[in-house]
Amino acid sequence: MMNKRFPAVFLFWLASLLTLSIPAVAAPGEVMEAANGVKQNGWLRVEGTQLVNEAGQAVILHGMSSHGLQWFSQFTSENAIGATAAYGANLFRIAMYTAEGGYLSDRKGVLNKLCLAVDAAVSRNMYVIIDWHILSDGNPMKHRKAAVSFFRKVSARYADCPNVLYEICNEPNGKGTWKKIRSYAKAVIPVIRQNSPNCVILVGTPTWSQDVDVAAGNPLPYPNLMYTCHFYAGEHGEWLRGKIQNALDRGLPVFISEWGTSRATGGGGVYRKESDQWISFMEKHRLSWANWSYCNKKESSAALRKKANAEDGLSQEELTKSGRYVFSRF
Ligand code: IDC
Repeated sequence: MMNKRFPAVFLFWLASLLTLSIPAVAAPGEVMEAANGVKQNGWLRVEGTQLVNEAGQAVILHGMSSHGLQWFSQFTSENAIGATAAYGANLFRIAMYTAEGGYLSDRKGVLNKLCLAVDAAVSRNMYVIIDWHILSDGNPMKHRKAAVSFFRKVSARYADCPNVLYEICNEPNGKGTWKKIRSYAKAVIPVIRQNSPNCVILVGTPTWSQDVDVAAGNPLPYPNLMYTCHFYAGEHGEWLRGKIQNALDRGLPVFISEWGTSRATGGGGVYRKESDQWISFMEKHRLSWANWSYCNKKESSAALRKKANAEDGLSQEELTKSGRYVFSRF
């Protein structure tokens, strides 16, 4: 007959196994930085479809995307970003919304938040994406002038900083066709490259950054570019992986700069099985990724629970279902 104490013993054993395999919360005063970050890899570049380090070895970046900087900048401090590094992340994406109370309605204030966040990621040895987060403003040409002046400023500030990657338009949609994105990119990329000639630049693709196959038909004439594809496991599946496969087969470098374990609304799920399929696909193709999102909003894509305090590291209890899933896969 089974020992009555079996479940308790079993649970204890399981708990100790978990605490061994999951990185611990930071000890007081301990500084958490990426173990496989910028000090180890230096300037990145793109070779064929692969992101590589200064020594020419393949590099894969994994980490979280912030939610809108205008709403959740409390999770972009040094300690908060460091808490993701403690779990193995070497990338942090800063989603700087243009609309919805973002950059365009408070340029000075939001730019200041952005720079603090970039500096925080740099201090933790992480790669960091500066994301011009268009969304409701679906055509990037709509705010081209503002984008050019923004990227001129930030690329001057971070010209010599190997940590920074630039994502020039989050998710073109509506009138944001590939033709429009190309004209926009041709206005923005040379401005960035003038200050930082060797940086990696990520370019959004039509239909909320899904049509990488369309971009593959007519890529931009610059080196060190990657093209973004975004997915939400609750509704994007095999057909979207097919588009990525098609693009890669035609030599287009792809970067998953945003994905969620939820539906595309940011809610619903967590879709573990579907996320597993995506993770194995991304591993197979050595794709880099950032997960949406590092915040404690009440929606299932959020990685943090309401009470989470990322300033002193993050315990499993402070992570949501999605957070626990994603943090174990950095
Ligand atoms: C969502 C947020 C949600 C917010 C909404 C509008 O999760 O809290 O109310 O934006 O600002 C994207 C976008 C990303 C979306 C996310 C989920 O890049 O901004 O965030 N999503 O809807 N593309 C596909 C999904």
